[in-house]
Amino acid sequence: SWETVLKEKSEDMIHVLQFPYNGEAPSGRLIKTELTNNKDHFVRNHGGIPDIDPDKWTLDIGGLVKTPQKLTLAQLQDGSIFPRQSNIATLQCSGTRRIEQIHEYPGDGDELINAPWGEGAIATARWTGVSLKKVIKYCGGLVGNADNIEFYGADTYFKKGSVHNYTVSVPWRKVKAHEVLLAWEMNGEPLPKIHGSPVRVVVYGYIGARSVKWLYKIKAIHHPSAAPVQRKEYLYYTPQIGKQNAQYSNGFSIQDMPVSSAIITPQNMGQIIHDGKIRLSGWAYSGGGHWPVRVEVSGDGGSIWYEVPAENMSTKYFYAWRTWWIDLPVDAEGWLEMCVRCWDNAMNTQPTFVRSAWNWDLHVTSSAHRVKIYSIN
Ligand code: MTE
Ligand code: MO
Repeated sequence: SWETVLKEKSEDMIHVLQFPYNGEAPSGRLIKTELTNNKDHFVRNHGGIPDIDPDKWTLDIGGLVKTPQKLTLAQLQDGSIFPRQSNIATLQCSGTRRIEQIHEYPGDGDELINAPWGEGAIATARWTGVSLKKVIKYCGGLVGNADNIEFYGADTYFKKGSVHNYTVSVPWRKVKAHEVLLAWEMNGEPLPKIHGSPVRVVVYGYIGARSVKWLYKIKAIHHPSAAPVQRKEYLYYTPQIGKQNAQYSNGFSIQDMPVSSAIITPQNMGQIIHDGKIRLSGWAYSGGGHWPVRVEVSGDGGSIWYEVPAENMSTKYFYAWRTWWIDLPVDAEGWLEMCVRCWDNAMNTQPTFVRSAWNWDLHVTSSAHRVKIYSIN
């Protein structure tokens, strides 16, 4: 699988973990384009990278559907049965910017699962495939109390001594809203192996963990999946939960991603020689069907905020990030703290400090992002 990494990823990827392979693009390149190059798209794996022959691949759809089906790739891609859907959507791992929480307090420490991500466990692509709702309809619809849809990935991983297929679920209402895509194309190219070839799930606005790669089975079920990834991972704990009292049942299962943002340039701890203006740039994103409407930056740790001019923000899509830049007026010299916060269309904004939202499993670091720079004016 290391061969796949070398073939499908940029040479200078930051290898956050080598096995299971997890990598993010060097941050300088992350926001160069609105859509991320496939080679620069972050990779988040729990196990190996399966090698699936697309000609032999089938998709099982069963559980609480009227007529269970087994589809080949050719059938799924037959436009006369399943109309194609194409959407620009951001995929964000709930571990994005985890390193900031680790610096605050390391938490769970299950580092095999909790990779120490920087600002790059997020990327945007145009995904093409079929809306899962159409596929369920092809099966005659749901029967009984089918409130959740479960996805099975062909990869396996080890957790606390046992081996599991990667399995999670999403609520039916998300599928019903046409916000769940079975995708075989990424930015106009066949899905790369490392991103789930031949077919993966893409759930718009949810944490990346629900977008199952190497999909081979779909099951309509009543309760959310009982699989360990669903029940024991991607849980959000209150700040009172820690080593002494952490229990899976106390965690809240994360689905929608909150509003967040990051400064990509300048990088932390750099020295900047300027004439009264420092150029900042970065990304801003909101999940759950929301989108960024306002980005604000500060050059003094968050006392005075400047709004990023609307024309310096990239295109607004319903399910994607917006990149932004601003020339921030700066008179002060010496060490300064630059920060950014975003407001979404529901008027949500970000917690002020990392510790405002620190949590035991170190998920969803969405506080105002801060970088220190040395200013010479
Ligand atoms: N699907 C499978 N089968 N196995 C995995 O380990 N990781 C999930 C999700 N789907 C995972 C998976 C997580 S946590 C994330 S953030 C996204 O895939 C990352 O997708 P990417 O590697 O294409 O960027
Ligand atoms: Mo993730």
